[in-house]
Amino acid sequence: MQLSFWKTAPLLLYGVLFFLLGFATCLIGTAFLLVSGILPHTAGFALGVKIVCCSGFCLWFGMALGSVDLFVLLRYKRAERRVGLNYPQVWDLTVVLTAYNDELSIGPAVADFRGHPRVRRVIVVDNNSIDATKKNAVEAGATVVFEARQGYGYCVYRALQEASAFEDTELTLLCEGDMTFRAYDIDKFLAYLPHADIVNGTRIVEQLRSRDTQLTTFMYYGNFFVGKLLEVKYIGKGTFTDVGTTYKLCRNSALRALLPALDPRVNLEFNAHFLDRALASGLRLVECPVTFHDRVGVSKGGNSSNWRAVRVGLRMMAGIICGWRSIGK
Ligand SMILES: Nc1nc2c(ncn2[C@@H]2O[C@H](COP(=O)(O)OP(=O)(O)OP(=O)(O)O)[C@@H](O)[C@H]2O)c(=O)[nH]1
Ligand SMILES: [Mg+2]
Repeated sequence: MQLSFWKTAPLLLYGVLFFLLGFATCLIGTAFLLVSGILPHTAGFALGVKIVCCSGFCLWFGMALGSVDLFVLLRYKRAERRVGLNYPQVWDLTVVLTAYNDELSIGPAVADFRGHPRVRRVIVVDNNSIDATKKNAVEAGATVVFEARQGYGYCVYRALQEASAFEDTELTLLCEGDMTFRAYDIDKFLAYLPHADIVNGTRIVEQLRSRDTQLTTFMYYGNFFVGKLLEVKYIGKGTFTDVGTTYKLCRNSALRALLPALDPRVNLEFNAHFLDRALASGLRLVECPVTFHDRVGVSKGGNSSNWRAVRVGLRMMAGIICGWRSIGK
């Protein structure tokens, strides 16, 4: 088989999945053995032994797959990587904000971004809002674009399309218009930009998160776990700690290459989908810690409850492991 095949084969991802399967079956098997110790002469002992044997196979197989990736293939997967230093000709940016019934937050969000010296314009993508979102955005100085197809995925996709079409800026800054992210973090993004095609915000740094955000401890670690799953899938290509942040700075050249590979029907899982497809397309992604603040207005996304977050997280994992075709339906 060709070296190019092995360079993209996600053996560590499959290794981790087998290892986790082995761990889970080991717990089940030992539970059977414990119960049969308490209740002798039941069929539980024989079954427990079989399950523990199966779990041992999964653990060893998982470790073997992972080891091949880490100790043999990683050097080839990393081979072409250099620390890039590519400065844009123009450092100004077009900001695009998503909005769905965000009348309370959109005005202050637009004003915040318009106040940053690097921002040339602010566009708001209004996703069928029935409140005063459009009026408040226009009053604050934004250009409003209407997206009729309902959903976070459609809204973000349209936002990226609109902003990357401008010829006078090379950079698109994507954010939500709910005041959870702040314009002063643009300076952090710009510091990383020379090394990347896309700088993705991460909310991993505890000290940069306000106390009462809707990102619960459960969601925080869930995001981290899915980020690590992405990392092992593309081992050698990046460090990922958060797959749920909308806030990101993108080169328009990267977006033009990436947009045809994205499926806007992928809804609340769109950020993980975006990162996965960007990595598959060979784009350079660097994470940048950003501040995260209390939401103004009502949450409608994955952060609205832990159960919803579990569903979104499982769908993200399914997309990363099995592909996004079924998620976009
Ligand atoms: N959920 C959802 N969000 C949409 C939709 N269309 C646009 N959006 C915008 O996408 C962003 C994400 O939704 P949020 O309600 O902020 O959800 P979240 O970011 O997961 O959680 P919090 O910010 O903590 O409330 C917001 O700016 C929404 O206004 C849609 O159909 N569904
Ligand atoms: Mg939000």
